[in-house]
Amino acid sequence: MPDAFQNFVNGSWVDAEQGATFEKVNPARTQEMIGLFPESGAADVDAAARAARKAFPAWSSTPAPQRGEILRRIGDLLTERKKALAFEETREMGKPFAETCGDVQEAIDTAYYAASETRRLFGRTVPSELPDKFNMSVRRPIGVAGLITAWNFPIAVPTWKIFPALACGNAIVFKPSEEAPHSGALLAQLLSDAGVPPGVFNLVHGGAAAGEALVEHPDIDAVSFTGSNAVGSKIGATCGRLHKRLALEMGGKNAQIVMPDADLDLALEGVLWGAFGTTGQRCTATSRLVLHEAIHDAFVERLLEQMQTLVLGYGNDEGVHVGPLVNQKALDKVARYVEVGQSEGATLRVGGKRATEGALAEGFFFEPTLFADVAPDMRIAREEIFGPVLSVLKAASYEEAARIANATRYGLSSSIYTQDVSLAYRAMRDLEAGITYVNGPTIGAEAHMPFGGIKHTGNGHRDGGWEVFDFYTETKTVYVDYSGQLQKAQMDNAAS
Ligand code: UN1
Repeated sequence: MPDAFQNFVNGSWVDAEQGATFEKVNPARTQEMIGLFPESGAADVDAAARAARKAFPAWSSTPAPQRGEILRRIGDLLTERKKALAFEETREMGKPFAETCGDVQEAIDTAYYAASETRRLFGRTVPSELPDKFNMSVRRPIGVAGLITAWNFPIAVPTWKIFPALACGNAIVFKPSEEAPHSGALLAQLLSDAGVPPGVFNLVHGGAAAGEALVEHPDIDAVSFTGSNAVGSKIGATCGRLHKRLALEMGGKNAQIVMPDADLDLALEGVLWGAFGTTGQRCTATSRLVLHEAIHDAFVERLLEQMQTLVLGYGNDEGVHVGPLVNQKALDKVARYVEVGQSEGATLRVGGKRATEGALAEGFFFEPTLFADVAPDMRIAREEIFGPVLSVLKAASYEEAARIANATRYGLSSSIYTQDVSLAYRAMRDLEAGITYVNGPTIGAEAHMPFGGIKHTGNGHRDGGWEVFDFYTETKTVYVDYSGQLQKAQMDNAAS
């Protein structure tokens, strides 16, 4: 019998009302089942949202530094359980063990950062225009946050949202991706073990039905979502209608530019990691390489050579660089984009098909793939593939390279390799993205820096860093008049 998992509501593990389940398998060994998880519906979301609403008053009135103590314990437990969590994460979503250790590390860093922020959560004091009057702004928690995340960073990305939300005094209903439910369950247990009170954090498994019920629920005051553009747009429409605060983070089509003066060894190492790390399944993955024409041909040859050294396999085995895609749907999508690229006239230089030698046949493996002669208007240069497929474009100048990099509706991450300080500063200004790396690949954001994108990648909010604490709080403006008389504000007293 496979393990059967439950939802975590009001401090207890509970079955979904309807009893429906979905199964999750190891994408590297599809015969290996991770477990059965509840396919939750509106009733389950309702129970979780009500529990959160009930827990909110006590949690929000707990002094913030005391909430910080719990966050610090969460950081300690994550540190203790790092390897065990990473092993299970790799089993469930496929990326190599070293990367899942990194994923947990990002959560650890986020926990300690959020813990320390509970001793700040600054408001402002501001002079009044009237005598004997004191003006200030303070932060108030919003209420209950509904958090919906993707599977590719199944510990780190949820915690980018959960920890700041908790630090600010909010209660939470979290729906992990159907492709990473086990990581979500382990995280819920860990939060409970660290002392998060019952009802403050609730976990509801499931797919679109659970997600929609969560976004619609009247007890959910704010929603933060990381995932696809299509789903983000739907959530945006609902939150607009219901006046809910919403943070969206939805994908990218990130470009690395390499100029002729760059350290080319560094640029090569960078693109190999940026494009094929996490099997290209990061929203920050490098999916376009824009090469200056002076170095184009030689760089492509060296890249093709380096790609041969990438070892595909089960991420919990030693020496594996590239894990599987997450499921059959992803495999089909990537294969379809390879056909699209070929029919558009790009040159398939290597890869382009499912990898099936030996044990790879048991998983959703796809060969690292490189397209050359890609034109900026081709679909493989514009649309997010979310797989190990790199499109190479050629530019005659910095200006053309920047134009190509910007020719997409996404705007998450970007990179330029150059030793020319002036060009580096121009790129920092010109590249239309929430993140720009100079002499680094498009992946690898640090937990204490704002993370998010412009254009169709996001809606103006950021995960991570100091800005996320604005998302999880409302500003309350406070005036204290200690003059003992009615003092009219200047605007109400302006006849003279
Ligand atoms: C994502 O793919 O949703 O910067 C996040 C990076 C990671 C985060 C990726 N730290 O590549």
